[in-house]
Amino acid sequence: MLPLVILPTYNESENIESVIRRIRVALPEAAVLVVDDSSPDGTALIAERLGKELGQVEVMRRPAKAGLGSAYRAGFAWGLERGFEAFVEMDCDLSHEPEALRSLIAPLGEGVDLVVGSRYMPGGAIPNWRLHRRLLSQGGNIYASLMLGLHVTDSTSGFRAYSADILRRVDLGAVRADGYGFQIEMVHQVLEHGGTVTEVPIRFVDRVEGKSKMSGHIVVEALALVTWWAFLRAARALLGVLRPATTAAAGARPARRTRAAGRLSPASARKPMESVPLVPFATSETPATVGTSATVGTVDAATTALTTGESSARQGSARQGSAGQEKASEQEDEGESGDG
Ligand SMILES: Nc1nc2c(ncn2[C@@H]2O[C@H](COP(=O)(O)OP(=O)(O)O)[C@@H](O)[C@H]2O)c(=O)[nH]1
Ligand SMILES: [Mg+2]
Repeated sequence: MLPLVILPTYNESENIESVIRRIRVALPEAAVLVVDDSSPDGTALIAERLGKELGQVEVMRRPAKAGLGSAYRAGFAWGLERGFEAFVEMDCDLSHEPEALRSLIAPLGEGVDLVVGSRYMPGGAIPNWRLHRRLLSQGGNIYASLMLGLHVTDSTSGFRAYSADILRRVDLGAVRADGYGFQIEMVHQVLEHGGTVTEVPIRFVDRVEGKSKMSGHIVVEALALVTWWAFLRAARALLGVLRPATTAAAGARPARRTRAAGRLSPASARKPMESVPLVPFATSETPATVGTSATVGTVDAATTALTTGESSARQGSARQGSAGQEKASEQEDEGESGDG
């Protein structure tokens, strides 16, 4: 599995060096993509210097601050074009501990499409949050989970890993939310597209250096969007009930492909990185330039073997999307403890 760790950055000059160095130790086979929105504090320059020193660190420079969701969408598109197989979302403020990366991505090797690092499942922790902040975050999570039927304990968590397969199936161009709303929307979309979701416990450490960029507006946006999506979901369900059987059958989503036919093919069947043509980055959202120094470009395919041994014991629940009937029976015996 060829992993790409995406780090969105805005003014993280005090954290970025430590984050990247710790990623390289914790998951040496991973490439790193820094998506920087022209941080005035020179974050991108530090990342480029590290790229020259360490290799496999790419910097996408975007012209203006455009939000977390937009940065991840651009990062996903970049990585998909280059054949990466696992995509990690991670804050660049050391709230997400790089040492947890291996256990975070391990379930992808077992066929899971989205692994959410959860602060709220047994084993998860937020050592230094005050009660009111925890209540706000956990309350928002419970609301989103109930309204959208997500069955995850921490849908707003920004420390998570996706399979390339599910990112290709989700219409990323239609994902519009930012901040916490983006994280919830992605869980919702993965399930809507028949993907499986699991959670692993993480420790979330509040940032020590730099300032949070999240605002009250982003919290309100998330709540409003969750309510709207829940309304759409209910309306769709109602229309499904009212629709005549023939129309319903014609409009039905295709069933999810089986494990055997899908992403769990042997490593030898995968396209090697060298054969993936390098194309200049471009998205419909924001023009951006990608580092031209001797940074990533290609990733050595020989370094991509991934050890997945330590995942199973820590794995939470594997949840099934609406189109995933085939996979459901395969996973019945894998346990469901994600609600806790
Ligand atoms: N590229 C980019 N990164 C952002 C933007 N806003 C926040 N970030 C980064 O997203 C991550 C999470 O943001 P943070 O402010 O720590 O949010 P919090 O953890 O919810 O307080 C950090 O790495 C930020 O530097 C943005 O507009 N553009
Ligand atoms: Mg943070």
